[in-house]
Amino acid sequence: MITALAGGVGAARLLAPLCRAVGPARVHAVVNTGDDEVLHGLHISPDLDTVTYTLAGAANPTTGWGLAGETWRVMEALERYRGQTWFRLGDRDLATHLYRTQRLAEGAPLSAVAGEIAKAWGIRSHLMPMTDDEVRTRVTLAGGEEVSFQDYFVRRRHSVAVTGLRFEGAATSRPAPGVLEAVAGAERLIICPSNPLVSIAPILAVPGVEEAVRARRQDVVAISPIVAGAALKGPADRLLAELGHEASVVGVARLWAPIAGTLIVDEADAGLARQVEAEGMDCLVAPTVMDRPGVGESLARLAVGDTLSAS
Ligand code: FO1
Repeated sequence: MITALAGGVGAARLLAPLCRAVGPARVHAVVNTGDDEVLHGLHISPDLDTVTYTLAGAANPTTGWGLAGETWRVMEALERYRGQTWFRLGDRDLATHLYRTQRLAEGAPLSAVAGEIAKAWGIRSHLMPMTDDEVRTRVTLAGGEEVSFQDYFVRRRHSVAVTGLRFEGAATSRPAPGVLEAVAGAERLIICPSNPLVSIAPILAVPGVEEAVRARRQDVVAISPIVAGAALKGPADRLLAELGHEASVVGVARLWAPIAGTLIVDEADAGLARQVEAEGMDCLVAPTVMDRPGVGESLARLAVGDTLSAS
């Protein structure tokens, strides 16, 4: 069993080659749901859907989220009413949100629904939300206003300064069924190259998860989402700096050293490997930018290390 802590697009890009490397049935992904949002009365789980669509080979290759070959008739029709169209929901993607919302209204837990959706897409990996409870990432903007994660990320295009983050509901949430078992029973744990503060931190904020990961520290491998001081996608570099961290692999090492034994950094950061090790982590240097064929596979193989030969 290989268990990954996963956000959205960055994680999905690693999970697909990881499944090819070790076999999909061995892969367990604990996915962030702090980004979930209710719009038009529909429960949207962006990170779960991004991972699902990517593993199914159905994700939009340009955006990384949503479906390839999507149409937008519903959004166009909604524009007539000046409805909420800042969060773009494609016609086929909407079916996922309709189905999830109906099943939740029937009383099904989010974890069961995530499993049903993954199965319908032919996915053999085990995708689970971090919790079945409502945990929402809330973002405090410079100026004091607090908004939902998607309001910050999509509506405001993450172009506003942030002074604080909190994970509403986390303190009283419980890990979803299978989460603690997937952490405790994994041969190797991977912290995906997702935003540490808004994609991985909400997972660790669910009571019991961080402790369970820390107990496996020597088997935990993190992959830096920061390369040469910049985020490959999204606002991770700015958020780190705005919230008092260093936007570099050294800053990432400071965040993950208490819970992970190894950090994989990109070749562009080879010169910082010593500093990463000074933070108390082993440092592996490899190509991590998954924009060329084969990089994802070799990165996945490096992350699972000798557990591959055990398969
Ligand atoms: N991201 C955007 O930048 N703009 C969108 O309109 C948008 C719509 C959307 C719809 C469904 C979905 O599952 C994801 C969507 N995302 C969109 C991506 C997503 O909100 C973010 O990438 C994640 O929440 C960050 O991990």
